[in-house]
Amino acid sequence: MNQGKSKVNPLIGVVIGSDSDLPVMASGLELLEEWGAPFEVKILSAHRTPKEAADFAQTAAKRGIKVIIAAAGMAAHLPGVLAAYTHLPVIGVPIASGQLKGIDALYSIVQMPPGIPVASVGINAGRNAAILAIEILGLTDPTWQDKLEMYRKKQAEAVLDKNARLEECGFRAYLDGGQL
Ligand code: RP5
Repeated sequence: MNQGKSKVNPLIGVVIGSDSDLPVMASGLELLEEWGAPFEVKILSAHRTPKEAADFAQTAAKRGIKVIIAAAGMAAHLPGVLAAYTHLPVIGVPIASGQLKGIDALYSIVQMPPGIPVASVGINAGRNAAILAIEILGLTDPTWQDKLEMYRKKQAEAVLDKNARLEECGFRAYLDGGQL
C-alpha cells in the first residue's frame, strides 16, 4: 500500500480543492494503490492557495508526473487553473458539494473556453478518473495496459456471473435473495 506516500516518484498527481473532497476521491485512490500506480495527493485550492496550486502545476512535469487528476466542487476552477500552468493532461472530477450538487462543478470543468482543455469525468467519478489516468500511462508503458485488461476481465466476469444467477432463478427470486 503506498497510500500516496510512496518513495517512488509519483506518476499521477491528484489534487483536491478541499479535504471535504477526499471521501469522494477515496475509491479512485484505493484503485491506484491496488494497481501499484505511484501517485501523490495534495490539498490545493485555486482560490485559497493560488500560488501553491500554480507552483504544483508548474513543477509537476519536471518531477515526473505524467497526468494530473483535479477534483473540486462548486465553481471548480481548480482543474482549469492547473491546466493553465502545465502541458500535462488534466482530468477534472466535479464534486457534488454545495447547493447545486455538482452540476455547477461539472459545467465549470467541461465548459473550459477554447485553448486550455480539461478532460472531465462524471460527478463524483473519482474512480473513473483513476482508470483514465492509468489508460494515459498505458500509452507509453504496457504494464498499465495489462492491469487494465485484468480489471476489465474481472469486471466482465462479475456481470456474467450475475446474469447466470438471474437466468437461473428468475427476477423475483433474484430480488428476494437480496442479490442487488
Ligand atoms: C471547493 O469548494 C472544494 O473543492 C470543495 O468541493 C468546495 C467546498 O470546500 P470546503 O468549504 O468544504 O472547504 O473549493
